[in-house]
Amino acid sequence: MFRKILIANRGEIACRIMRTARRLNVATVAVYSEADASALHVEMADEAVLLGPAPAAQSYLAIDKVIAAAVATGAEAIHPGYGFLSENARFAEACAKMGIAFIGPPASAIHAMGSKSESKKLMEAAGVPLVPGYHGAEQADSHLIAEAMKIGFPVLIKASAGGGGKGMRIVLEERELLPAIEGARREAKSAFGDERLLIEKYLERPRHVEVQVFADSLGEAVYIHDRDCSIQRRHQKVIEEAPAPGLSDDTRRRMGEAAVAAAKAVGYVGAGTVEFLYAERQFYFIEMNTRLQVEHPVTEMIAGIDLVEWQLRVAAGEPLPERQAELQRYGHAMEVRLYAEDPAKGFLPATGRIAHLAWPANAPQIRIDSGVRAGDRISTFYDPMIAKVIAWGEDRAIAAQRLRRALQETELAGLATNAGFLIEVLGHPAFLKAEIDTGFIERHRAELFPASGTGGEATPDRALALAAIFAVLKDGAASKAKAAAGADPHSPWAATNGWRVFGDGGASVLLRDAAGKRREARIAFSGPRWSIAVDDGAPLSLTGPALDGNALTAGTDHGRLRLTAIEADGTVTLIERGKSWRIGRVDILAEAEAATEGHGHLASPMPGTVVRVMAAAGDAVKRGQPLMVVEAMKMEHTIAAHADGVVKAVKFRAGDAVAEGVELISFEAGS
Ligand code: MV4
Repeated sequence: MFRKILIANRGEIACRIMRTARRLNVATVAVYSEADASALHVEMADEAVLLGPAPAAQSYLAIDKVIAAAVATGAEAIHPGYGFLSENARFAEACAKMGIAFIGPPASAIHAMGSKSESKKLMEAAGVPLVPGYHGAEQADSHLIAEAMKIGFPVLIKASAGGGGKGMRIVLEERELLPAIEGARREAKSAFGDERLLIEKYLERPRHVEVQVFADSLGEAVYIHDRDCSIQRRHQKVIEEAPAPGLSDDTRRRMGEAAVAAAKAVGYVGAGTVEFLYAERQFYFIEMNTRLQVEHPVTEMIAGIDLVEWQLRVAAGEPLPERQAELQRYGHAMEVRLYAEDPAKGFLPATGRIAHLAWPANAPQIRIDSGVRAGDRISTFYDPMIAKVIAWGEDRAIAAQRLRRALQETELAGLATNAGFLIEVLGHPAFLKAEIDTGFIERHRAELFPASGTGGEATPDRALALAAIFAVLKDGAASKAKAAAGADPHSPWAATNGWRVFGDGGASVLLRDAAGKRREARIAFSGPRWSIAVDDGAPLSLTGPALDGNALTAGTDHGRLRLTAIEADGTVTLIERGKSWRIGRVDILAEAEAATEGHGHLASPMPGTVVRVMAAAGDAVKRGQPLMVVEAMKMEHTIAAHADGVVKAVKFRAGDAVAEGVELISFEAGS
């Protein structure tokens, strides 16, 4: 076993590899970019080497820098994780040249599997089933057309050097063939610099089923069950599970044996994944991935093994820890990838700072592989993955239910995530009946995505009402805390302008909903009973609302509600059973400033009665300083200075009635 290894990766996979290394008493070296200086994987490692600036090309992809770090720290082996250099044959060769073990397959195997047509030739020779089609060297239009006619429509045209679905074209009838071939060739040339094409029978609604294989350097190879990754969005896997549901034992065995044959055909060593399309009870090889995949934990959880331990042992020359006959399979495992991306904005990466992150406490059979903590920023330099959440269950339904519940109980605030979308998929009846294939998300788009055109779901009035309660309770606490100084006087959530809470009475809180619209919540309370109406909507009745840290609780007509409320950067995030809403607070000061920019008058926000005057002509006042209080319907509005300045005249006294918009105080900003 190695004494020290370098992990040439970051985020969750780097942390995950380090956990296994630590368990095996193998010392670890992290490498990192300037953007990752305070990242978890750097903290976890025994040593860390700065590679360079944030862009991957100057850090995690810089072969010479990574090798130099290994040499400088005396690392005997490098684990590339997935992505970055993990399938770079040149990197594997560079390691070998320096006498550093590359924890992965030989460079020749990486090379062979990098080309679709070459890998298909190898598979054909190994007797692995391929989709009926043509992947030969003769590329003349007339030949490709003749081959397509032989296959029979519909056919799929693919770029030989392509991957991930780029440049694929479906052709339904002969007259479309030539233009499709010409278009695909142009696209392949510009995208991959290689215009060679292959043509296959188009499989309708195939499933994506893959087999985990493992080969040692002594000629042994095993398959370690199968996985289904059909739930994909734009060729990004969304849900991965093991075993693939609904396959016969005979099919599993034949797929496994085909995968092992594929591995042996290329002289494979280490962890690999052979991907198949599965349609009409037939499986067809599509490609082999020469790395440990993102979704490997679902295989680990049903086999009860640690695939990274297997990788370290096999790379150190040891035989496979288990033979085929010894491999067990228990229950079902399911994984989702929690991403900082906003489903309401076409899943654009939602970069930002993680203001709050709390994983579910005592959730049974849940594994969280994460590389970030609260306070970390998710940057655009790298994949915006927050964590993988994996559940094991005695059967598929239990695994899905545990996974869904774990997501519902995960608290994350500060940036948008795909959690809500994942929870929808995991609860979808077709998914739970395993009616899955690569077209699932497209087919169920209407139920899975928020109402289109509204920029996401409208913020429910109930959420706005609860945000108002949070504001009042938080401000109440804040105004006490402010007395103890230290509170941020300028956070709109710390401002006590815009409302006043007192005995029996009420408050009005101005909020911004998900669409950025200004909404007013009017709170009236008498003793423990509170009633909140948003604009002129139906009131929400609560009893004894309380805020304890991030936990907002209250009695309702039919029980108690409990949700997490986190305030960050002027936005409160409410999380209740996996659904979350981000609600802004109207910063009255900023609005007043904008509204009265340059004008010196402070107007009454509503008709009411002046109940308190705290300033006089000639007073020099600070931005935010309360000057007057107007009360209406038992609710008070504090009129505060919107900037530093001097009070020129106070136009009303306590007891005076005032109309909405009337000038209460004339004021000269700046001083
Ligand atoms: C196919 C196919 C249907 N028929 N080949 C997409 C990218 C690459 N992994 C292979 N892909 C496909 N090849 C034939 N002959 C449908 C797909 C496909 C797909 C495959 C696996 C997972 C997700 C997919 C999403 C769309 C299309």
